[in-house]
Amino acid sequence: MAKEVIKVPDLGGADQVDVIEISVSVGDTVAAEDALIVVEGDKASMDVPAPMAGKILSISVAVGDKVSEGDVIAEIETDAAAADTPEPAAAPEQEVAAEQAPSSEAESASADSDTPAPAGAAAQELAVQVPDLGGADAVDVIEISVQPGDEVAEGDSLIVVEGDKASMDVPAPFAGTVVSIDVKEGDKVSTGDQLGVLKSAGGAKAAPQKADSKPVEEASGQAESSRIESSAPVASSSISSASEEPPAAPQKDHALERDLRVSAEVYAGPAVRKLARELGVTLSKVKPSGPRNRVTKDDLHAYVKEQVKKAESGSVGIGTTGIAKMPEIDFSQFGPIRTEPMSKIHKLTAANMARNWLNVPHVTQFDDADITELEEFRKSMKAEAEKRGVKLTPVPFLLKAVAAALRAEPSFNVSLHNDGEHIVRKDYVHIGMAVDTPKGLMVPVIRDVDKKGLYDLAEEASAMALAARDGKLKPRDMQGACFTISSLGAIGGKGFTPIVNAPEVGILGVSKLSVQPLWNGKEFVPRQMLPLALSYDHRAVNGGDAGRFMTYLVSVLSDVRKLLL
Ligand code: CAO
Repeated sequence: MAKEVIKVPDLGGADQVDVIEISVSVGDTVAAEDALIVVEGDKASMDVPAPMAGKILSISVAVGDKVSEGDVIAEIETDAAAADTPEPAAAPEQEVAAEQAPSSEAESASADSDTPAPAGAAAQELAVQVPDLGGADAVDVIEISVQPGDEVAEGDSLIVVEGDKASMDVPAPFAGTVVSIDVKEGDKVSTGDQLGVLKSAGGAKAAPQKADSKPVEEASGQAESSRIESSAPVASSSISSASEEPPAAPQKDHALERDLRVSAEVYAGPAVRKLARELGVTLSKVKPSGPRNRVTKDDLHAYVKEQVKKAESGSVGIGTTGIAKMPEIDFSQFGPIRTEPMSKIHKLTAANMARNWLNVPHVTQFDDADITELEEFRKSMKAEAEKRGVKLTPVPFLLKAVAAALRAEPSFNVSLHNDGEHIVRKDYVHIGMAVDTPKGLMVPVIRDVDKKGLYDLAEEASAMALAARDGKLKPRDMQGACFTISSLGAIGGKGFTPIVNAPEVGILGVSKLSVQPLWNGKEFVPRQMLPLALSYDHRAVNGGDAGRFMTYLVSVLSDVRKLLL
């Protein structure tokens, strides 16, 4: 163990910058590069990262302090190996400086490319490339500041990119009209990538005559003459470069304008923006508490906590649906009561049912299958099945028939992709079977039903039902179903509307068979009719598909010889 003092690194000449956020607390363990504090100069804010991993022993600055290069920020306890590293603070200082400041090559390239054209130059469409990012690579595009058709002045922000330690504007290298922006938020870009096309303002002061000039081609490595690097990113004109660039550099003013504009909307440092993206939080919804209405990490955490609390205040399983919570009722006022804890399975089922009921637009289609012949066949095979140690109930026939229907009408063997843009088609047939257990409803899954025989299915179904009732199912036994069968036939009832077990898109509810008079063209004959209810997710399955599925299923159950085909 060794103690190290962490100092403010080279700020590229900036002095007396404000400490606007303390990102760690005493006792925190940090990794190398974790933000310790956030400082802000005239034009931009930047994280000051930990130069090495360790435990924070003390913090010597507070929000509102002004700091300069060399001021002590904190004391850190590192392990011995880290302590041996010579001048541990130097590396991150240089890294920050390198990432913040434009390299000298970038400056010369952008200086070349930025040289204003003589008045009267013709308008020209030029591809704009990501300039030298000072060593940073594959940085995130976090904001598109313009859109096609926009008029921009030289130095206006085109896009904002964000690396590990800073966000920066990429300004227009010359005045003109935006023809296209070829990147989008979330893309990763590196030096030389084309970010868009600008049409130079013909005859305007800032039209770039250097688009096809040698230095730009060389700098970009492109043979095309219509490419041009954007000016160095504006973060390079932030703290570190504020004193390095000519005082009248136009992009500085635009950067300031942009900083002010963005801070009017959301004002937050790179680390906070990164965290917000990781948490999926829209920063503009977070109430800022930092100086100049800055969103801090604490604000983000408070916002997330509040959202979670709101979500949890709904009734069992109900999330962010906006449905009011059920009022609390003291039932003892009506008579004697007992309040018992719900089993874990019961609670999970409640949450899943509520989620599926609220998320899935259900349609339920009904039909009766004439299973007179199926029942005759099943009863004729019962003794033989018993010899083999299996009980041949209608369930294995239902499994087999549903598997055949899923193959014949694959529109049911799908799941909706979470991105809302894709559908996942499955080339396997695993079927879930709802089992009523003393602890609650469980749905074990029988795999590859289409490849198994009736005896195997009967054996597996009863083994699964037994395991469910004995609480012996493993999580994997209940995963991967394409479709579910819920049979209440042994219990009774004429029909019910089952809830789709998402991400599956269909479920078959089976009720108790009964003998019904059926007209055969000459007379009424007694037939054994099995009531079926097919619920489906109407986002994934259309009524036509469901009609075909049900018709096929009924025809197979009515004539099991079809299963042989
Ligand atoms: N109509 C009439 N009788 C039926 C029938 C039907 N649709 N389905 C089964 N039966 C009969 C069986 O043939 C058996 O009779 P025999 O003993 O005379 O042969 C009897 O009912 C009992 O069957 P079972 O329950 O032992 O076996 P199964 O294969 O029919 O069902 C299982 C297995 C696991 C599906 C069932 O036990 C079960 O748990 N069902 C409940 C599912 C449920 O809770 N669904 C609701 C989910 S939403 O809350």
